[in-house]
Amino acid sequence: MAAKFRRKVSITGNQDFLDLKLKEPVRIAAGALGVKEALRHSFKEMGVARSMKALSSMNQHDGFSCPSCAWPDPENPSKIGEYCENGAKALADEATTAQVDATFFKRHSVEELSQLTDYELNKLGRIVAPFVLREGSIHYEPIAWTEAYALIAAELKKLESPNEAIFYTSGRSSNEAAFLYGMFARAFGTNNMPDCSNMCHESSGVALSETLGIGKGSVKLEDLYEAEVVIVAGQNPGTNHPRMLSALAKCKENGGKVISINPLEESGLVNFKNPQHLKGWVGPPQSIADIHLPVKINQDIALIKLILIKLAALDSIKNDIFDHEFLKTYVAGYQNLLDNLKTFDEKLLLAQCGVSKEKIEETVTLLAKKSKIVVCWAMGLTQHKNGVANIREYVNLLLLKGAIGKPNAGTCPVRGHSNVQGDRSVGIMHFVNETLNKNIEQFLGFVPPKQEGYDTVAAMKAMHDGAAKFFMCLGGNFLMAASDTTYTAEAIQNCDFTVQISTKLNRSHLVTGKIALILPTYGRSEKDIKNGKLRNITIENSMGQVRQSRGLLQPITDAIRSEPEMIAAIADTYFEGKHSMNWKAMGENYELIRQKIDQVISGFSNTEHRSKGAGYYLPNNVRELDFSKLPEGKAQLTINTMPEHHLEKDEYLLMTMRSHDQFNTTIYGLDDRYRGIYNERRVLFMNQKDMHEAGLAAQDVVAIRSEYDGILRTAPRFKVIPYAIPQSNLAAYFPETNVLVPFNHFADKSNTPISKSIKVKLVKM
Ligand SMILES: Nc1nc2c(c(=O)[nH]1)N[C@H]1C(S)=C(S)[C@@H](COP(=O)(O)OP(=O)(O)OC[C@H]3O[C@@H](n4cnc5c(=O)[nH]c(N)nc54)[C@H](O)[C@@H]3O)O[C@H]1N2
Ligand SMILES: Nc1nc2c(c(=O)[nH]1)N[C@H]1C(S)=C(S)[C@@H](COP(=O)(O)OP(=O)(O)OC[C@H]3O[C@@H](n4cnc5c(=O)[nH]c(N)nc54)[C@H](O)[C@@H]3O)O[C@H]1N2
Ligand code: SF4
Ligand SMILES: [Mo]
Repeated sequence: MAAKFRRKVSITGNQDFLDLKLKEPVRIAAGALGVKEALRHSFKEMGVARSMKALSSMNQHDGFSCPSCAWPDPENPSKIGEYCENGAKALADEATTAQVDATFFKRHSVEELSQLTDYELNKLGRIVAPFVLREGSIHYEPIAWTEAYALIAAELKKLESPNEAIFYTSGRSSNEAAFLYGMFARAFGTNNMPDCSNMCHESSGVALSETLGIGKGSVKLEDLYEAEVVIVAGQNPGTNHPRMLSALAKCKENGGKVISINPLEESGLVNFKNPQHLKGWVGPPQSIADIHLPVKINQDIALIKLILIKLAALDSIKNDIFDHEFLKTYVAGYQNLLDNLKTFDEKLLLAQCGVSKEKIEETVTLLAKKSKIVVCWAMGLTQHKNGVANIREYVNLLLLKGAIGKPNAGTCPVRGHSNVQGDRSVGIMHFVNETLNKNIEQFLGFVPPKQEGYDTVAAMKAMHDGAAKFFMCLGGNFLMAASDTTYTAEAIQNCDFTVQISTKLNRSHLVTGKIALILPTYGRSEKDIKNGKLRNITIENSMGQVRQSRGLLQPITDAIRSEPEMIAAIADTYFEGKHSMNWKAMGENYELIRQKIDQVISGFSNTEHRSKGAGYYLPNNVRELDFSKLPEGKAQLTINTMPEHHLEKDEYLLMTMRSHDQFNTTIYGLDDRYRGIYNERRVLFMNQKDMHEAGLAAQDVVAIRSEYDGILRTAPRFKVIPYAIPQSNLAAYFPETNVLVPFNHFADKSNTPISKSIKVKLVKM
């Protein structure tokens, strides 16, 4: 047999150091500097006219929804501009005028391109035509749209079972695209639909479903404004959800207090200048966090248990700290939880969480008399082995205080991708939902598969083991986003056929199956015109609100297609026009898709009309205090065990996080000004005492190593930076450190990779 052809592609790109500059971290988030940075990026990528046109329409009622994070827009968007620096960067990044075309691919092979860094790859610009990488070739070449669709259909027909195909989704796609994509996967015959949520808020979904009966948050934006206390745990809003700071500022103006729970004191939570208000330009900065609890990595359970024990002790005096009326009416498990709390030793919990006694007392005193409490969180809670338990422990606090299902109180898992929540709502999921399946049969006229499909971790394994051969991605950068880059690269390269529907080049276009396709699509900011009609899509934000989005920029080229249109065309080609769904018509007219969404997806109704303007909220049982689907018809208090990390003297826990200049695997720039890092990403944040003990000086070069199940993984060449981080904890940027995350270690129940608590050792180079 002939040797297998493998392209010689790099999974890291060039790892040489740049010219690192260190400065004092900028401690005031947003403000005039944020606006200046936003405009600098926009003007450079898009030119002044295109930038001003797009920015003035972003997040306005008749405009397009920011393509970056899922933070909601206020009812009445500010006319000064309802966007933040990182929203503007995301826009500039997708609406850039730089282009990747046929001449480019003729000149550069995938092997050569893979030597570039992720930053350099992204800078190359928008992909302007469909391309194919044929078997045995190292150059992409142009392919006609119809030929590309036919190739996909033919490859799907070659498979022995529909379960040999996997359909991944990243969270930027519209409800319309995601609905068609999910229904096509099912009509084809598989539930193999991993999505970025699996690596993101899956732990939140599982924990909230178990305890409150819905896998989404319960608060609306307005709830934050008059909350008495907002806890921000495991989240860096100054970088990742910047306009959340405006909501926190408003809460503080109304007398509310903010508690930050985070190993790092993130700049956005220290000071803020609101660029949407005049006083944010001329006045002094507003402080945000009243209390900062520098918890050790993955010790939130110890910290919250300690707070609960102290609150319970206060409550035992006059029964006036917990909401006993609420507990009796709506909550199960109170006595069990109280009994369980008594089994813990306060001193041990204190040592474990790493926070000072004084700060904990201050927190307990503040929480004792308050009931309008909101807990916001993101990846700092979800991406651990006990990610689900972390969130359940915070829910315990809310339930005991009766801070659920009332105005100005509740859960706020802050979603990442701008439409990750909508994608899930409209049917992107690997598990089986019986109501959905029934609706599909009734309204779409086919029988969907009943066998659970692969999530992200299972998908990697299936490709690696040869059980899956066809891998299609609606957006994203699976190779760099998933854990264990070396393993994931092998998995993808084992496939016969891989397809990327995308806007810009990333490493997943270079490390591919034997044959690979790139199908380029519009960005959210671009006009989507068909038969002379400007079409709009819909999205769902982090708080369950569905609204329209309509692009206004001239598309980069007419040679690309919208996501719904190409998915519909693929389905139509595969079914040869013979299927119970009229794919072709839906690809042309999104109103038909929305009609089907209304019929098939619970909670959606009259979307065509109701998604206009500020949009509409999907039903949410927690807001109605309806726990009828849970055991005893009640919300559930839970008993959660403590995480165990036995660290040797030379071992540390590493969290992998985002810099201020990136969107997930898309690297916009090389600075992280809120942490004082300029012109380098291969840095490792370390406690000064730990550095001293390990004999390391600032900017020494180390290799980071993790060893799980006898496999040694190495991320070479990182510069050590002294930083205010708890001892035995380390931090570095993702995706450079994903090589260290073992593929077979993930959160219990949610399977989210343990990207925030990787046990590592350092080797001085
Ligand atoms: N500009 C920009 N915006 C983004 C993104 C982006 O990359 N760039 N990504 C989007 C996506 S998909 C997502 S999911 C979100 C991510 O938003 P975040 O979750 O804010 O992102 P991370 O950088 O992963 O930051 C995690 C935070 O958790 C803290 N942390 C780590 N471990 C622990 C722990 O054990 N306990 C506690 N209490 N804290 C901990 C870290 O110090 C850090 O502040 O942002 C979205 N928005
Ligand atoms: N170690 C570590 N790993 C992590 C994380 C972490 O904190 N640490 N975070 C995890 C999280 S929270 C997430 S959500 C995942 C993210 O995983 P993904 O969603 O897979 O990755 P992204 O980097 O967001 O994808 C970026 C690519 O999407 C494409 N794209 C952009 N806009 C569009 C569009 O409108 N349509 C289409 N079709 N394509 C588009 C572009 O080609 C771009 O290169 O990563 C996860 N991985
Ligand atoms: S907060 Fe998020 S959604 Fe809002 S403008 Fe900024 S990046 Fe965009
Ligand atoms: Mo995410």
